[in-house]
Amino acid sequence: MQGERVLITGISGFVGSHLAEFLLERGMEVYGTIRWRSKLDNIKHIQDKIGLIETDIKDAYSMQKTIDNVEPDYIFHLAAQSFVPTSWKAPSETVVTNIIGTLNLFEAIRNSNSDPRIQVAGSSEEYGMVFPDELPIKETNPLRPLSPYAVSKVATDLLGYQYHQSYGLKIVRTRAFNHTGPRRGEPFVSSNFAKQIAEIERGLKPPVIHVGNLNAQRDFTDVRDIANAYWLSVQKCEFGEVYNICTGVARNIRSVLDLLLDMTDVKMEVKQDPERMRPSDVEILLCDCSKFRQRTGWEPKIAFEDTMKDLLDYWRGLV
Ligand code: A2R
Repeated sequence: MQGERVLITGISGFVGSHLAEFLLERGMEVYGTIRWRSKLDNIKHIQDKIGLIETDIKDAYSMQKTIDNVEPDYIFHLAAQSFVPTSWKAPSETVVTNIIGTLNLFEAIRNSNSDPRIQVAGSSEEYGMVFPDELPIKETNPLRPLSPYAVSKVATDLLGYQYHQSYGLKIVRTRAFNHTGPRRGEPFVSSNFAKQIAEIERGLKPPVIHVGNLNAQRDFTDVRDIANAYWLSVQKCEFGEVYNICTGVARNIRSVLDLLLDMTDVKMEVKQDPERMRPSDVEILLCDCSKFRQRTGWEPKIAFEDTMKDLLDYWRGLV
């Protein structure tokens, strides 16, 4: 395994940075795509150990050059417009980045001398509307996406299927459910709460936490467990197949907030903010991960309480 080359698209993002750390620890040669304007805060501690290549995935030419130069053994395709609310405001940008960007990657591989194993990051959002009698969600559940982002991820996922079937690309499609941990972007719910708490502790804002829909239930996994899962997916999963990745425990957002509030000594008021409600939201996302677990032996190792503590400490160190 020593010296095998890995390319992570979107290495400067939340998952990309953790995956890069994980792969470096295992002796891999790690390369990653960034854009000229990418913030490098998430990877500055490992920047001298990885190869960074400027590539906009929307640009087929730059994608081709990157694949030809790196000749990767593994690709983790994470680059995306990854935030659901942004996809309501910028649906066209979301669809182009996520769908055309993925197409450019697959075409670049097809036109290269490389034959890498490729993980394509889909999302639990692909399932969208899920009825109570359909829980927990299996890979065979219908896909009823409820946002432009979710639609873009359905297309990404199905392109992965098609490029495997049509051209034999060694693609594994993953659908990770919510994941969180240190470096999670502040618009994401758990990170947003943690940041607000850290700011209030510092006296940077009044002791009021603004929240959206606290009744929604989500299945959270630590990002470091997700990094391990993605690595296992390219080692052990069947090409062309799709795998849910999750913990299998649904927590309502209120309990996530309560857990974080228990970690602070400062008293805070909780205030619901209509701006934070989505035009359409999925009430419960609970996942069945048995297909992935049976295939890979993966188990999440990090307790949710530790994830939240690390996330809050991350923000305490930043604000
Ligand atoms: O926005 P930037 O410049 O910081 O880079 C982001 C990158 N990215 C792109 N890279 C190349 N060409 C593009 N047109 C482009 N648009 C975005 O993707 C960033 O490095 C990465 C996304 O990182 P996050 O937003 O932190 O996403 P996260 O949570 O790491 O999700 C990874 C994957 C995504 O495909 C999600 O849709 C999926 O897992 O859940």
